[in-house]
Amino acid sequence: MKLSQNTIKAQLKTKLGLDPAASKIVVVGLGVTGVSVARYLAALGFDFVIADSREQPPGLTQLQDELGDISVITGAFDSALLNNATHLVVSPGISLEEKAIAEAINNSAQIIGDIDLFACSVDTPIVAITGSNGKSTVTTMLGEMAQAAGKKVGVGGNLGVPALDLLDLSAELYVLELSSFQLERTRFLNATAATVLNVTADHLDRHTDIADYAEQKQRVFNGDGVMVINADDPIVVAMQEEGRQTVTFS
Ligand code: UMA
Repeated sequence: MKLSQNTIKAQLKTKLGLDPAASKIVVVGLGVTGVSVARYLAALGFDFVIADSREQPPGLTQLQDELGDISVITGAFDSALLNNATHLVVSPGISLEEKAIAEAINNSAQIIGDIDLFACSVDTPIVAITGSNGKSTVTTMLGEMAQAAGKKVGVGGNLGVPALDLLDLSAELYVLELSSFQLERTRFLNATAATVLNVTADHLDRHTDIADYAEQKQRVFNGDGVMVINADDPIVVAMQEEGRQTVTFS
């Protein structure tokens, strides 16, 4: 179930330090994720500024039609704006090593991803799926299996609908495909069940090496849910945690 606005605000404050009265929020990136974050924050009554390094981000007109007067700054990221922020909600496609973002982090801005906002907004079971290959297939299949079993299911994340746009479905179950970029900035997901399907070298332009890439993927297991482990992949096998309920596949 989607939580009440007051409960969501309380969770955002406790977990992410977001306070409508005090936080200075910059939404960095106005792609599919940025648009969903802006809608979400506006609905909760937060003030925010959007920054996108492109002159004409494609989501802008849609958002202005929907939310009216919003503050958007386009063109090269403005270090002063980012340095002045308490929180940056950064789209997955934007590296945290981007100069202005790295500077703001050094200046104690907190980084938030859309998946943590989502996690603070529902108490519905979530199945989280990541891996280098096959995650869209598994996510889609699991969504269809849940639907065939009569469940009202929200399916999305890195695949299709961004997570925050699934909130209004009032689903009984969410099945989320998550990328290493999304997981890198996620701390509070605690999925009911999660899997890393496999780890092979990928996105090494953004990750230092395969160990760093695997470490970001492993964050899908944060919390105390069921771990679904690929017994044939030694990198995934090494992610197992003692005392956790585990299911393996081979
Ligand atoms: N931007 C900047 N400066 C930059 C780079 C980007 O301002 O230096 C802006 C762009 O102008 C744009 C926005 O940031 O407005 C784009 O953000 P984004 O790249 O995060 O793209 P979104 O449209 O928000 O889409 C993202 C995912 N994209 C990436 O991770 C690159 C989508 O996954 C995902 O479906 C969507 O969020 C909803 O969750 C795509 C993907 O290719 C499909 N993912 C990779 C993969 O599967 O391998 C990880």
